[in-house]
Amino acid sequence: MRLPDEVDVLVVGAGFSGLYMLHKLRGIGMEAVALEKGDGVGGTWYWNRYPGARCDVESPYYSYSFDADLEQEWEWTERYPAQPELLRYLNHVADRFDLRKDISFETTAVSAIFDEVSDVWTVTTVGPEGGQVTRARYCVMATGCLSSARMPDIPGLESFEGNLLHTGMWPHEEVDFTGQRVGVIGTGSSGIQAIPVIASQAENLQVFQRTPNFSVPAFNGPIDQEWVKGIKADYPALRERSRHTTMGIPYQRRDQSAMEVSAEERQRIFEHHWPKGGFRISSCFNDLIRNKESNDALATFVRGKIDEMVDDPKIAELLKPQDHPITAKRICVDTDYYATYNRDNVDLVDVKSDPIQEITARGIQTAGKHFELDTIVVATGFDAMTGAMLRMDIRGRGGASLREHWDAGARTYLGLAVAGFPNMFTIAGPGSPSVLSNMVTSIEQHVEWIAEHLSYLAERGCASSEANTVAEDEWVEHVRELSEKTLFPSANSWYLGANVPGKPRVFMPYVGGVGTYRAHCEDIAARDYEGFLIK
Ligand code: NA7
Repeated sequence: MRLPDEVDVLVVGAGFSGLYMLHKLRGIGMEAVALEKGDGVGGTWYWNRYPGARCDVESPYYSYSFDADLEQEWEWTERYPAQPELLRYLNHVADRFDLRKDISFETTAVSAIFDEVSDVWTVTTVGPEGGQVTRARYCVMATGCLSSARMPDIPGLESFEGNLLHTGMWPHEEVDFTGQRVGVIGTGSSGIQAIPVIASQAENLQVFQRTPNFSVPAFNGPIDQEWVKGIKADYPALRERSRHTTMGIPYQRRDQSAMEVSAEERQRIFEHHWPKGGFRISSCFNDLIRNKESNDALATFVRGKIDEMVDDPKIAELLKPQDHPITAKRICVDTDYYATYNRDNVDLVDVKSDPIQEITARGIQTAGKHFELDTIVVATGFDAMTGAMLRMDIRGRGGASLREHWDAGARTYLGLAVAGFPNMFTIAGPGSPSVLSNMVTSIEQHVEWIAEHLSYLAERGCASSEANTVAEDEWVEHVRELSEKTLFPSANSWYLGANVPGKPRVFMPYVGGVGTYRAHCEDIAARDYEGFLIK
C-alpha cells in the first residue's frame, strides 16, 4: 500500500502494538494507516527468527484479550509459544481484522517534523515506491522495545569470511548448522534459547560468555488441553486479574517476605515453585526484588540448581551469575540450557578472563587462543526501549529534536507522551511497565488509553495534546524514585542502557507494576488528562 498524503493517525510499526492500534483507531472512526519496515507483520516476532526463539510468557496469556472470539478460536500448540507460532498468530490477527490493506510494508520512517501552525506531523518515509511524505495529525510510535539490534563493537567483524548472523536480524531461510563449527557471542535470553538448538546440530559449538545470566527452565511441552479449556472458560476474569497484577500475568504471588519463613520452609517453597517453570519462581515471595537477603536466598537456590544440572563443577561455577541480583535483569526462561554444557561438542569460553580481541577472517581471536569457525552467531542484544525512536529524526515544537531531549536519558510523561512533542504517543515506551511485564497486557492498556484520549480530543474539537514539562519532570522523578527502592538499578542491564557504550545510565521502565500503573493512567484520564496541555 502507498501511504496517503494525509491521514488522521500514522502508526509506526506493525507488531503487537501497531496491529491493535490500527484496529482500535478504525473502531473509533479515525482514518489510520501503519508503516512497517519488514515485509510482513509481527515486529519482534518477525525479526527474531533464530533457532529456539520463544516467548517467556505462557501462550494463553501472551495473546490479545480485546476480542472474545479471537481468544476462543485460536489454538496454541505449546505451553510457551515459539516464534513461528507467534508469527502465525499475528498474521491471523492481521487477516481476521483486515488490517493489511492499511499497512505500508518495507517502509521506514526517516523523519517526523511537527508543524506548530497546523498541529500536524510531516513524516518522511522511504519504501518500495521511493521517498514519500505523509501529513498526520497524530503519530503513534509502535516501534517496539527490542527492535533495534546491536552489533558488538568488536574489531574485525566485517573481515569474517564465514557466516555472520545476529539473532535479532535472523535470515528468513532456514539455517542448517549440521557439520559446522559455530561460535555464539552473548548469553542473554537470545543466546540462552539458541545455544541448545545450535548445539544439537553443529559439529562443535563455542559459547563466548562475558557475563552469565540467571536462567530457569520453562518445562515447555505440548500445551495441556485441560488447562487451556479451563483458561478459555474463565478468560474474562483471568484477563481482568492480569490487568491488576504486577507483571500482567494472572499468577498468584505469595504475599509474604522470603525472610518471614525459616530457611527450611524457604527451601521447600523454592523447590515447590521450581517445577512450575519460568517466571513462577519469582512469584513465590513478595520481596525478592526489594530485599537483598530474600534475593540472595533465591539466587543461591538457583545457583544450586546449576550445580545439579552441569556435570563439570568448573563449568558450573562459570555459569553462575555473581554480579547482579536475580530478576534484576529479566530472568531467562530456557529449554535444556545448562544441560547443553554436558555435551561433548560444546565448550564454554570465559571472555571475562580471556577477552575477545578481534574477529578474524576465519574465526574469533581471544587473548589466549584462535577459534576457527564456520558461523558466528551474535546474540548481543538491542539498543532497547529508545533505539528505534532515536533512529528517526523526530522534531517537535520549535524544531527541537527528540535526540537532544533524551540526551541525558529518556524522558516521558507516563511512558505515553513527551513534552514538546505534541500529538505524538508512544506504546510501551520508557517510563511505563513495558518490558518488566507481559508486553501484550501493557500494549493493550496503552492502545486503549491512546484511543480513548483521541476520542476525547475529537469530541471536544481539540487539535492538539501535549504532555507539559512539569508533569514530565515529576513522572521521570517518580519512575527514578520507585526504581531506587528496588534492586533493579544495581544490575548492568539494558533496562538502564548499560549495554550500549555511551548511552545515559537511566533506569527506563516503571517498576510499580502493571496494576498500579493502570490505575494511575485511568486517574489522569478521569481528571481531564491532568498534565496534558490540550487545545
Ligand atoms: P541481552 O539480554 O542484552 O544479552 C546480550 C548478551 O550479549 C549478554 O550476555 C552480553 O554480555 C553479551 N555481549 C554483548 N556485547 C558483547 C561483547 N562485545 N562481547 C561479548 N559478549 C557481549 O540481549 P538478548 O537478545 O539476549 O535479550 C534481550 C531481551 O529479549 C531479553 O531480556 C528478553 O526480554 C527478550 P554482558 O552482559 O554485556 O557482559
